[in-house]
Amino acid sequence: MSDYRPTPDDKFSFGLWTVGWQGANTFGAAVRPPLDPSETVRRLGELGAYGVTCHDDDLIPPGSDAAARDAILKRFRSALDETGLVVPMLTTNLFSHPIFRDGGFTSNRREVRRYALRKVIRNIDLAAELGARTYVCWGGQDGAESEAGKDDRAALDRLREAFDFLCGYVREQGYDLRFALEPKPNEPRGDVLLPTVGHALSFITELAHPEMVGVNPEVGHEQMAGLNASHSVAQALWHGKLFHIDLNGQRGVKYDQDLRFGAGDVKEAFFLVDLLESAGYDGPRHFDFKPPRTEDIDGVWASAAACMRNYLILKEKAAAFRADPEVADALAAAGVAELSRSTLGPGEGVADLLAEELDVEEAGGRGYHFEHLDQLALDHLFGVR
Ligand code: GLT
Ligand code: MN
Ligand code: MN
Repeated sequence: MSDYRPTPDDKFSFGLWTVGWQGANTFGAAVRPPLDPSETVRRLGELGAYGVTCHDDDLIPPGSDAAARDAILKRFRSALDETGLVVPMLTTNLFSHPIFRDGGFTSNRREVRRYALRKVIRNIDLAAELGARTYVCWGGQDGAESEAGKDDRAALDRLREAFDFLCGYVREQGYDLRFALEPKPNEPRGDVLLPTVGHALSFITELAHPEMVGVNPEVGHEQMAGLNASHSVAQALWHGKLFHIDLNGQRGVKYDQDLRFGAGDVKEAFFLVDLLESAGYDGPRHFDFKPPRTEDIDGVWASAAACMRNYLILKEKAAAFRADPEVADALAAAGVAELSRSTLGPGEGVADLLAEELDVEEAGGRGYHFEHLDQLALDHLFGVR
């Protein structure tokens, strides 16, 4: 058993907006003071993180002049140099300012859409400067509360236009940068455009440069839609589209809780870690959580450390599950590997299939033994094996 101490090799990263969340919600005011980005970098470095990410506005307050911007970037860079932390991903805030009350790329107002594109273009330059390889796009205000006010098909046209334009810009500049779309079913809008990973994957196929665009699934967002997050991530992997991931916790279909990773549906978290590790996902394990309002600053860092600790605990448990000989027998009994065998043999055709007979009564009477296998996973998770 290890002491679950993270190192940069674990590739854990955090958004400035996560530990920096001041706790203002719909009913309550902020409970914590702002965090200085450079201090955050140092603190994350001490905790064993490898990367830090941010929105344009998290780092450079809107309205800063060129001199203020340069000074902020200089301090941020020296904190990165001191700690060795990297910036694997950048993103744009297209949701806080009132101008985005009807979204950014899909606002009904053309001048807002053009402003949103300008804001992203400027921050893409910063992403390239800081060495980020992934650009996340979360369009939380791109959606609707009413049906009459939004032409969904036109909104999808504008969204496609935006990504075709942005991909064109990245290509022209020769940046080594890919986009990752982050789905969410609702909140802050009543209904958000591209509500799930499946919607985003299907949208990407309509783009001019689909190879430059993937997804950034957030565990809790899939669960808010009542979906199993590890199944959504598996499909993203299957399409070669898991460009980034937001790890956190959520308990059921309700408001976006952004709990620390592991504090929501533990079993789903276990199988998600098992999937990421066994599939060879080599991108950042990015935590997008909100330390609850009950916490002071000590609680914030405790919560951040726990995200990484929980990932490492689950990683160890998943490895023990996979190495357990009784699990190997149970996997064989459940026929799990048999699903990887193609249904038709080499050269087989319709005639071969039609010539075959099956005793359907006998085959239909046989069980699959999934419960025993699944219980072995729970036994590992509960720590009794
Ligand atoms: C916002 C949202 C997150 C997104 C961030 C990226 S912003 O906090 O709730 O899920 O990942 O824009
Ligand atoms: Mn969320
Ligand atoms: Mn997120």
